[in-house]
Amino acid sequence: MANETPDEIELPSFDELPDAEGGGKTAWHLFGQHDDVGLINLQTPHRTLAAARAVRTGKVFSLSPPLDLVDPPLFDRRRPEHHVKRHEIGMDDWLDGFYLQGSAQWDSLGHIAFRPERYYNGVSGDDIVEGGRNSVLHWGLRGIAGRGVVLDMTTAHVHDGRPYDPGSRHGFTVAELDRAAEAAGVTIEPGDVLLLHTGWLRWYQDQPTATKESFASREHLRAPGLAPSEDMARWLWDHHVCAVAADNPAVERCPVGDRTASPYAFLHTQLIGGFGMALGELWWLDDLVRDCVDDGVYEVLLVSAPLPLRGGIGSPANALAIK
Ligand code: UVW
Repeated sequence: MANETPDEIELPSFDELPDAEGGGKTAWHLFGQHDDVGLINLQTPHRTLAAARAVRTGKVFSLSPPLDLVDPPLFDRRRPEHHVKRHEIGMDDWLDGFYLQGSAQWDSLGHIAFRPERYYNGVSGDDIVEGGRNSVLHWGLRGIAGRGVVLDMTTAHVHDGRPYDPGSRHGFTVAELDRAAEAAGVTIEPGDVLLLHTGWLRWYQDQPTATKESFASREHLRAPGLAPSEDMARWLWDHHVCAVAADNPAVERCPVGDRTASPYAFLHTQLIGGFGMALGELWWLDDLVRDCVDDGVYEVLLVSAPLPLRGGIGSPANALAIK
């Protein structure tokens, strides 16, 4: 980016983005060769100020469930151990084995590569882990604050009256996303964070221990989420959202597709590695959605303070929605 601000950048359409060798699209260097923030750049002061005007009631919703809600942890992660050290005048504490993506979290732009050893903007794994490129450090130092738009994917209207099961592997189509936006009465704007309510986390909370234990293995984990397709990648890019955060394990449906089968079969590859889009997972959206249903307002000021951890691949989201 020469002298332009992200407000002034003319954002190319999906079809105008360069075709990558081997399939998929890259939006690399749109914000400069040295950019580590990706589409979060679209949260400009101008847009954040506009988002702040969405605050009308002062209600604050924490989008973080208790750290141990998902237990046992998913995707081969471990349970954190909490230790407390008592001393003469009080106590200190620390966590061992704390997986930064174990609860409501952001996937950084260093989480999934576009091609082996080629992450967003073409950087390598060493550039991320040792050099800090693309890591949560950059979001942590910058902060995330802008407009959040709530899409409630659990309502009958979204599914044209067909039954919807939050414990299924339902893949949401772009038509369903459009219907959810229509039902919410919102127009999605550049720089928005989509808050995708699938109902999975609430459903998971009520499952028997045996089901939760079976979900610890990737093959048995089932969850609804975005259907992986080129149409979906096009829809997300052409709306110029900066992030998608969901109350499910992977934003897209689980089990996820095989990235060797097609460039869009595992959406993470295109969204994180190709576009530089932030993905948030395991967010608690139920209380917020209940309020949206009550007052009919589906836009919020969304603020999040990721950990400023150099080389961090993921981070607790510490996200708040303010209405
Ligand atoms: C996958 O990569 C499937 O999920 P996550 O982003 O939680 O690691």
